[in-house]
Amino acid sequence: MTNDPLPAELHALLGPAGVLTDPADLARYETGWRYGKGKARCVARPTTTDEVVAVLACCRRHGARVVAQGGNTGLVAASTPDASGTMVVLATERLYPTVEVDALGRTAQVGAGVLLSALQQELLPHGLWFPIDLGADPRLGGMLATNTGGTRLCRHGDVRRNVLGLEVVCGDGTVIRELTALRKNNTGLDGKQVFLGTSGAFGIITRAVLQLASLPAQRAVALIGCRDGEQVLALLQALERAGGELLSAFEVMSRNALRPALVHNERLRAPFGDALPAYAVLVELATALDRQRLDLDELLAAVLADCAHGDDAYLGAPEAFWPLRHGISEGLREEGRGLAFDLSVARSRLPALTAAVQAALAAEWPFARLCDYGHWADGGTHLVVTWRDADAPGEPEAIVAAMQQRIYDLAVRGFAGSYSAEHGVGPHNQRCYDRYVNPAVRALAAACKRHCDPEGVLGTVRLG
Ligand code: LAC
Ligand code: ZN
Repeated sequence: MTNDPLPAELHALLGPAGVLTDPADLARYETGWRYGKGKARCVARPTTTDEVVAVLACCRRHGARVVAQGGNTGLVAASTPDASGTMVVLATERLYPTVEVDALGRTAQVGAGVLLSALQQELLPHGLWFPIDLGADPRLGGMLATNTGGTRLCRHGDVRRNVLGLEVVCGDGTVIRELTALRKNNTGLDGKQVFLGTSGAFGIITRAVLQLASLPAQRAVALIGCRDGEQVLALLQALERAGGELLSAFEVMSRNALRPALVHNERLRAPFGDALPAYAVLVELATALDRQRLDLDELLAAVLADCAHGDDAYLGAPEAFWPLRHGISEGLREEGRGLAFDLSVARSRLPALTAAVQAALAAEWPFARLCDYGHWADGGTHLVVTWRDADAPGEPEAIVAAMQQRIYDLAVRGFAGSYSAEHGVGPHNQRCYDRYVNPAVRALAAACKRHCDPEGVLGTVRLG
């Protein structure tokens, strides 16, 4: 790379801390958390919007494509460079790592480089939080570009519902600065939505204004064993009737998903005794009211007694039960090969979808095990199919390709569902995008691309 003029120009623009070229330094930007492994030409680390504009201009002059990267915690390979070695990674880690809180307005202006955990920390003294709760700790820019979901979506919605203002640098260098804190602004096209959930295909998010929620003063949590999916749905309906807007999480873990977490992490304990139920459901009620006004543990116990799940329901501290849920991904990583699906359907159809996938696996890939868990209140389910290569006849790549096609077709065409419920779009699911997305929507995306990024400099996903 020593003869490459591009890093030298970036160096002149950004200073020595602004560019990385050493292969040892590049490594951590080249590999995604679950999918995505490529090679970067170099890494640019701008600190301001003007510097992002300058980096993009420089890359356009050199014909170099650019992928933006925040915390690199995404799950669809959208933030890592491709294998060509020609892409520049624009890392947002130094881009405005500051938070400005308006406590009265219940909003915060954040930079793309702010970590979600750092934002929540800053909001604590104000009794506020940004109500998107993830297992990972992304930077805000990437989080917004992905439109993440997480475990509190049933109460607070996704990122799209909680962003008020945005500043973006389009691929052609145009800056769209709409850092408004307005909750009401009914003035035609909501331009920021073009950039939320589109994985950096049209522009790079540099700053945003977020809407905040009251930090709960209490959380009451229970773990409930259910014998099948229909019983899970009955529990959900009963809880929504009795607990109403207090329901803040409804996380479902099948036996096959929960067992690896317990086996591979001896610090985790489930309250069910020897036999895990077919489904364990983590239920959470949350409120900003204090215990003198409303005793949430008491309420949850009463609600569960009414729901006729008294026998297999365990009330516990949030710190006792949430680690089980958060231990699932790690546990499944230890189980050999794992192929993950992030699906959603109308929630009444979750048991039928799960059974249909189970039947397809039993018929065609009997060596594979279905480990399902997810956010059933949102109709979201994560299906992780695990197997040992030694048990599987044939090439892993061919098995993966056939299994993906079958399961995605089932979910999208058979059950009118989504192939990416909350993880967004990226190279990992580009084929699904091309196969399932309405051609008229793709044409609209192509027009956005031509407008925002006519030279095609940005991103790793093709939406048009
Ligand atoms: C989860 C991530 C994988 O829910 O979306 O654990
Ligand atoms: Zn999830």
